[in-house]
Amino acid sequence: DTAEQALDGLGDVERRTDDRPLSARELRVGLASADVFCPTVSDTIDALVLGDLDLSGKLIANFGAGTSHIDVAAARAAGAVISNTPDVLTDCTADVAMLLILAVARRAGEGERQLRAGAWPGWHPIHMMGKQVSGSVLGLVGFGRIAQAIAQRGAKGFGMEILVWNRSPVASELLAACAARQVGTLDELLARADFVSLNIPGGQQTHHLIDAGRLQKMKPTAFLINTARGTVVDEAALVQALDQGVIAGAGLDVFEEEPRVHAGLLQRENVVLLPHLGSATMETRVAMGLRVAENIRHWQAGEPLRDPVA
Ligand code: 8YV
Repeated sequence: DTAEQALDGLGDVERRTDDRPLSARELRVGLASADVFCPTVSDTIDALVLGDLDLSGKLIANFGAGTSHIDVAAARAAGAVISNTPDVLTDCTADVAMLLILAVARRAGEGERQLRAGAWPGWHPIHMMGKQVSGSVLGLVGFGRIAQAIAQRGAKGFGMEILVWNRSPVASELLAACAARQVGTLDELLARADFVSLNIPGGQQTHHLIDAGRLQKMKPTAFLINTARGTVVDEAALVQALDQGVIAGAGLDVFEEEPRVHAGLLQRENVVLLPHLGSATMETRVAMGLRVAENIRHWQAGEPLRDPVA
């Protein structure tokens, strides 16, 4: 309610009436008619949608941190300014990364499915044995806010050794605060980690960063964890790697073409699949809504945006 009230106080608000993503046409109409448009990750605002729209002076206030569903350059060229909602979903998303690590390593989904199916044979010394998370090596691809929060959880909560690969050097104080060590190459991280956790934005630059070749670099006992964007992983190559035992399993909260999920993943026991719920707690979604409202207030007052997307 607090987020709804905050929005109501800002002007005439037209709300969506259902959960489905907006069509290209609906997006165009929304962008053309409103001063402020608030898309979600499901709303693809690409050059085709933007076309020749004039968005001068308008605000696209994204409900979420990641903006790879928006062609930011094209939207800015059309005259819009863009904001997002970082920070407020950091802890929530890091929690889900840990959830995926634990669930896939300790075979939680598989075990629960067996039990619910009435197929639990009873306790046995080697029944449903998994991989020990405590004391293992956690490799973080990218070291933004969410990765740092995962590092804290892994190091402090589970005594994990934390390795980081990042495109640019990370300040030594920041690494020390997270008990993390930066490695020189992505391949080095892939070769050493028991869990490879992806924490980089989507978009062209990171498209299929984790492809068949990179999966081959991982240990056959290692798990891939993705709470970032589905496009970072070549999903077909991942399925093939799982089929061939190239890696031990995967925990995924995001997919290449949401809400479609590769059929080869759905069949497998050694993957944990979540429906993009990294930030899905009431506390976090309210905080995201309030952050959208804050950005709108700044824009209305002619002040610099709270969270500008450049
Ligand atoms: C959001 C996310 O739920 O913020 C992000 O980047 O991926 C999710 O946590 C989503 O973006 C909502 O639009």
